[in-house]
Amino acid sequence: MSAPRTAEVLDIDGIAAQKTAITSLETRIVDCITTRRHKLSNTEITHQSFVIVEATLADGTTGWGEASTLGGPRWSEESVEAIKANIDTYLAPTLIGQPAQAFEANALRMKKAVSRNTSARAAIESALYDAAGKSMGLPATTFLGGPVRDKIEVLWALASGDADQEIEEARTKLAAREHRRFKIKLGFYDPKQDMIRLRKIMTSMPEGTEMVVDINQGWTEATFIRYAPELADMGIALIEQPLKPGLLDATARVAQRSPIPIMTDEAAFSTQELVQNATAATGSVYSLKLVKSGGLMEMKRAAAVASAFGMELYGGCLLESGIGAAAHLAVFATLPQLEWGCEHFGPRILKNDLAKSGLHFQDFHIHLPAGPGLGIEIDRDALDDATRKP
Ligand code: MUC
Ligand code: MG
Repeated sequence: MSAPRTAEVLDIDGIAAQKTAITSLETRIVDCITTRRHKLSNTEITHQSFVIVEATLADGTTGWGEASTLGGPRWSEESVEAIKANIDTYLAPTLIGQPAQAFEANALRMKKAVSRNTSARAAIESALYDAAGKSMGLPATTFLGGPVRDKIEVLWALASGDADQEIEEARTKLAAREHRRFKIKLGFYDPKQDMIRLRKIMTSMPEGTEMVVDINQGWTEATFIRYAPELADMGIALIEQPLKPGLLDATARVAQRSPIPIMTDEAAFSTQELVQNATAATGSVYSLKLVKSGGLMEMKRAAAVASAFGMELYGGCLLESGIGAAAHLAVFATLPQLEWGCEHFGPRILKNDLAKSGLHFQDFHIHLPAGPGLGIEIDRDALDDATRKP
């Protein structure tokens, strides 16, 4: 089937399609304060900015989606201002009148209207899965093949840059039985200083604590060669995105000599980039994120591609609120493999999450929300408070 033309409404199943016709896609920019400063090699934040999409269907059902950014157009090229403008001007008009559950056709329409804009497209798609599910009384996972797990081990990211604070934070998480695996951000200090910080943390953690390091492109091949043995000596489990995206040969050399598996993050947004990385053998684990894949279905396809290349899977995040986390979990719950669990700690790093019920963290796991759509209830007060005023 070729992609439907913009003006024609897809008649997929008569009455049901009329009830779920998209009548509006409203957007707002929100700025949510974080509980502490979060530092990466190339940016740092004290608040998280999202674009929230509210989809309304002909039967009155509403659904929610979220586009996450980190430090403006830094982690990825989309800013909240651009996301909102591109949804309002180019994406929403192509979808009005279409059935929300025409997921594949709607994704094609969006791809035709914009190039890349992955966060924007993913936010709309999340809202449509939520709305269609609520309208039909089905969880979003049903549209994705149904769940094979209802909880996922969830790690916590340490990223204040102050070892004593990070040790204290990790201990609090362990004591609350919320997180027992951690990720630490490296690359914003001199590597020598980072090694001192990391060793201090590792020696304060219980024996066998699993630690991922995320370098966010901050190292060169030479720095990696020099410091990887120290990381191995400290028992680091996984090294995320050590070099800049595009350095396929250098990253492949690093991966080949590394005693610790390498995880591909920013280097592979599209499935094509994933294939290029997998073919070049730049890493053996792939971090799945809606901001990279541009939609729920596409992220599930990325998982299949990575698995086909023999890569293991990690449920990545971009510090989403409960809205974005629930959309990720809907996909993660349906994956045949998810070897490394997930990192959806975002709802807990926001002072006020945007979802007031649905997600819960217990015994080191995040639990798949139950109920139709994404299974969460929006905290409208928190949403209104965080909405950016013109
Ligand atoms: C990233 O690069 O993984 C996700 C968790 C975190 O601490 O930073 C983000 C982005
Ligand atoms: Mg990363």
